[in-house]
Amino acid sequence: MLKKIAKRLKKAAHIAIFTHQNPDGDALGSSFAVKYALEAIGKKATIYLEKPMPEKFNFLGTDYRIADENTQSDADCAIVLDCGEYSRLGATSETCKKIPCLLCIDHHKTGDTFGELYYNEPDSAATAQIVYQLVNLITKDVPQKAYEAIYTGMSTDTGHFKFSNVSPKTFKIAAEVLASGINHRKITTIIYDTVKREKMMFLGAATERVELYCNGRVAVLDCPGEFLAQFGLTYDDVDELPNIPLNLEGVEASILVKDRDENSKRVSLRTKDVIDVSEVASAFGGGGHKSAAACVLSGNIEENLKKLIDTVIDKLPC
Ligand SMILES: [Mn+2]
Repeated sequence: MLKKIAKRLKKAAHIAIFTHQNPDGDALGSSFAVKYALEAIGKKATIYLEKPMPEKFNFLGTDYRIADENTQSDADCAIVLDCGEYSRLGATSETCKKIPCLLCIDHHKTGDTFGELYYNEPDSAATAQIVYQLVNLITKDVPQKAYEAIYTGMSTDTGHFKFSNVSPKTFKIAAEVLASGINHRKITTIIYDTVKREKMMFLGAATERVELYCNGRVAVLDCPGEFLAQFGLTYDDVDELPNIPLNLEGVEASILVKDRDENSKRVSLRTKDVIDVSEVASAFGGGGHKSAAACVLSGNIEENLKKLIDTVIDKLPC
């Protein structure tokens, strides 16, 4: 299937690249890697995003377009990367819909199947890990900046090669990417080892907001946007937010609650591989991976959050 996708991309003149809203390192890394590989063989490739991407990923590249419902694209082929559900394309979905050919590459365990050619490798630690294989089918001369983007995606989706989604194949591909000569330390310094002062202050204060349930085995962090605003931050500045409740000693599963809109909250579930949080998320209309998943709570949010906490507790082993 990947060969077919590569072949289809090579037939196109202008490829539009899409990924999920609030893109993370894997979403952006995969997108830029595909863009650079296609440009290396003389194609036009455009990344469409709903909002400006988080500043810290600017080292990947800043050549992308903001799309809303009215954006027109003259692309003759679209590829959607790292997006488990079509609806997670957000405002860019209208632009995507109008493009005649749709391809999709993903690694989410739960979600929709869409597109003319659809490839999902649920055992893959990151979409970027699949994209590594794709770019090598597109060109024999993969540009180094494509490999930097792939390394970024693999690193961020694995908590820098810590999570249980890491397999021998992950390290094998990471090794091949490093062998291309990329400066991996430059990338990890930007992503992990550079913290703004206001963010450090925030992390301390956020820790104090963590609530514990079930003898400290479940941690909940309610983090409204206005709390972040007190520190001059937005959600984009703190994507490690779910780790604050999870990393606490004794915690087996964590729940992070963020504002979504006036009537709903976005919940991120994490676990130290004790339960399958994608099952919990699915029960509340969401999805994701075994150790990292998300869903939306609306209606009586307080009551639904209680139900969600109970569902997590029920899944814990005795
Ligand atoms: Mn991913």
